[in-house]
Amino acid sequence: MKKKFLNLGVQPLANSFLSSISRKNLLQEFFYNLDVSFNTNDYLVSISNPVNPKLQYTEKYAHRASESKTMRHEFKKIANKLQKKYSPNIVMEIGSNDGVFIKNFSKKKVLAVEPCKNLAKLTKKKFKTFPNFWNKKLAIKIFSKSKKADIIFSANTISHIPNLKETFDAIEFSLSKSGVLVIEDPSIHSVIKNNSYDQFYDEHVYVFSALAMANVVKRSNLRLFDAEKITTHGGSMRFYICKDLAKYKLTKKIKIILNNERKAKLDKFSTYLNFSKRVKKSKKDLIKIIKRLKSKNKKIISYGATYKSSTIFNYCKIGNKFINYITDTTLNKQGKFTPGQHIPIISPEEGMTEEVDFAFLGAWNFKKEILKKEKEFIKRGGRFITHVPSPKIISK
Ligand code: JHZ
Repeated sequence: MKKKFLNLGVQPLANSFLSSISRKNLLQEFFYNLDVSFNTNDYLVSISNPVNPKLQYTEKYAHRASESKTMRHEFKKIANKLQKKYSPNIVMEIGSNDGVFIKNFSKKKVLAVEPCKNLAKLTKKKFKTFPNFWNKKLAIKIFSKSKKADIIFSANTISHIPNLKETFDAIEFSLSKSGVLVIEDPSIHSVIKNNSYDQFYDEHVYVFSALAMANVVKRSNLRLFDAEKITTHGGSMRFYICKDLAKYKLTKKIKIILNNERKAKLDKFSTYLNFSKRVKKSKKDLIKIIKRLKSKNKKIISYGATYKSSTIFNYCKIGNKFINYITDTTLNKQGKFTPGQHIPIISPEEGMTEEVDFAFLGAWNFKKEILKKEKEFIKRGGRFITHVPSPKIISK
């Protein structure tokens, strides 16, 4: 049974950056009620009313996975690891974005699936890209009895697809007998620990635990046999899934992870209710810090026009009155306005000026990379604000 535990208010689509704040654009903005639920049967955490994917993954999709050095490095590392460990003949990626992962394999081996037409167009020049949503129809078009994938990889995408049953059925059909499915997605264990409620937005239909993942893939005759915690995106999990447990035995690591999740009570509704109380407090405390700094005439900006920060700013109703602008390195976000709160986005070169006193870490998941990059800002007294694990000004 699905039980609601969190309401993050009325939210826009996190990707719907506005080119201008004209009356027409404002009238067309799409809003929905962001509720989050826990399923007491399979332990799956999901947003209660997923939005139609056709509204989300359009030719205007803004996120470029290769914008951060951290992600370029991490994707190269895992691609090399998978190549070495499994020597695959065919590697398919579901949700290949700008190709940051799959470009690390030989061009002849790879198949990319990317429904955002602007992104698919970008990678089509480099390797075979299907500009489609992943589903059974596409799987049948690509694969046959004699043609199967040895590795199917999907980072920050499976959590975005409402119909998990069809998704995994199509994967089961496409995977070779000894093939491995590797999935990376933010982990609910990290969300609970970090109070990072901003991992919930329209695209994150699910935030998985290993407990939930094991239950969900089983319905499509797949088995979760290994997993590892990874630091990307503020705490994610890399899941290893196969068809045949005779070939891949359950690892010690997966047994420990499942055990730790049970100890952390990720299978209990009460855990999520307590989390939702902490989220309410986090909202209050963040607003308090921002208002206090503003009353002292401090100039506050935000760093990284993330989808996550769309949830924060709209839930806390922090708009242009408090945050002068947001800096972001992504060219197609610059010159636009954030969904819902309409905060202008500019380049870091233009925005990281002497007058900035505080920068809210919208991209807190890249804190290390950003703090290293912005040494000058810190040296002259500039400070970052974060909301994880609780709202505070980072001293250095
Ligand atoms: P980042 C997106 O979420 C959307 P977002 C998506 N739904 C998802 O699941 C995750 O990614 C994986 C900028 N930046 O990766 C670049 C700087 O400006 O945290 C990006 O716009 N300067 C697919 O948006 C943003 O911040 C920097 O130095 O929450 C980071 O976005 C760095 C490091 C980043 O994902």
